Amino acid sequence: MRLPENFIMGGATAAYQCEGESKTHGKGRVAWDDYLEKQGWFSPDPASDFYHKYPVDLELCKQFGINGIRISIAWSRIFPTGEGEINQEGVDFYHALFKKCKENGVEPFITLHHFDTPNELHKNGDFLNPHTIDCFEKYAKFCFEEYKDDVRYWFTFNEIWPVSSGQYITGTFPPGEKYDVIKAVESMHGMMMAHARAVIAFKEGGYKGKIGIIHSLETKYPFDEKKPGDVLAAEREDALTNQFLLDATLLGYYSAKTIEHINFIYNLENKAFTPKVSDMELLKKAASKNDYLGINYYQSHFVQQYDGENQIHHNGTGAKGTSVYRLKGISEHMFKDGIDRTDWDWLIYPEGLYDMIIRIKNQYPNYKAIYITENGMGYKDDFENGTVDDAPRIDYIKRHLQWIAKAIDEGANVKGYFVWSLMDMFSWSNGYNKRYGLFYVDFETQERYPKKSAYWYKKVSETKEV
Ligand code: BGP
Repeated sequence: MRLPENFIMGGATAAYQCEGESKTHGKGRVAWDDYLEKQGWFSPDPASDFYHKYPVDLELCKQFGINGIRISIAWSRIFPTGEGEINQEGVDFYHALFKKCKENGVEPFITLHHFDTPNELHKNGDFLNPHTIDCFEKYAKFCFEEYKDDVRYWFTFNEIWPVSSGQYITGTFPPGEKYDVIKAVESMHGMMMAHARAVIAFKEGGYKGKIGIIHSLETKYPFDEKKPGDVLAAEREDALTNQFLLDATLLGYYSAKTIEHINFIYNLENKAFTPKVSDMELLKKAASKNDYLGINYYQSHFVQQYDGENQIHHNGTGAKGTSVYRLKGISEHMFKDGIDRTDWDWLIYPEGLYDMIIRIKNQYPNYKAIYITENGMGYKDDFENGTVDDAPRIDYIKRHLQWIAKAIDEGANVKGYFVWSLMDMFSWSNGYNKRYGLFYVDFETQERYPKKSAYWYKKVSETKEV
């Protein structure tokens, strides 16, 4: 199969996972600093030392046909407390980084928020607090103006559902609360407000670039299609994790079906979802202004009806078969015969990405364009003779690219792909031994080594054949 000639073949990174220097050079603290210190398992420093090594990484991009890079700006490097005084060293760092991208012919795609709300704002309720939304808008406006000559492609947020659910349902993100689905919904709505305000500011500011948002979209299938309970569970989980955000982003309102499922969840606590009229006006105004949608896709889920007590076990160590995900009144995640999964129990199901792209094309025909902003395979790499023979990762990426090519053939406007990750970095809730990179990082020496997948990716980038 072939990908279009002008298709972006990119690599993805995130500031906190790769920069290092997480509490130096004037950078303010983020919630993860306290969380990881308390946990004591691994440190965000020096990570992949991208703060110093970015010239090497961008040179590797050039050598390996990687013509786009996802980079996030660390909000607290610019505004150490999230608002007010600016840290000029942080501002200058990103200017230098973007300049290096240009020198190497690598297009930067910039995310404003990749899981790292400044601690001062996080402590006061994060995106449940309207003040954080005000601060995010100011931070976004600052970046649009400051980097207007360096950046053409912007994303407001990376993965609103995983942030909210990690914070308030699975407890794997700070503040580590569990099973509060309503709080997660309110937090998602808060972030969608912040997104809407930033998009409107960008367009009203007349900036020449483009802007959108990245959602993690995992297709939900009934475990047993013949069981109405499983069909409903899949629909309900989809409404909560996918459709809520797609509606808010692309329709500018929550559809009747979405509201029905969300209110079912609220009703379990004798509550109702009641967004403010002014919020809904804002969403409506922003919806037509998105230039594209970013999709992060790693896996899909097969779900069955579940009415028992909440029970979640996060497999963060790669002990295959230990994951448990059961949410009362919503669903239970099931493994399925014949569908392989990674050591972290992530189901390998590339068709799910195709189904999601086609669903968006049909259900939200105003989507304009799609970038696959993350996709890749977490793997316990064996480093031997200066490289890693990561055949399973090549197979994973190849199959996903083939399904993307099929969606494009059927008329979906997918313009690029960013492998997660460009080089190895740590994983938020799984530490350093879950590696994803095209380039192996020796975290002791900070040397980079191309894996077999990097050579394969280069060939795809050159030939567009998958
Ligand atoms: C996405 C995040 C990335 C990255 C990736 C892999 O949710 O946007 O930052 O971490 O997932 O996930 P994990 O690190 O949990 O394996």
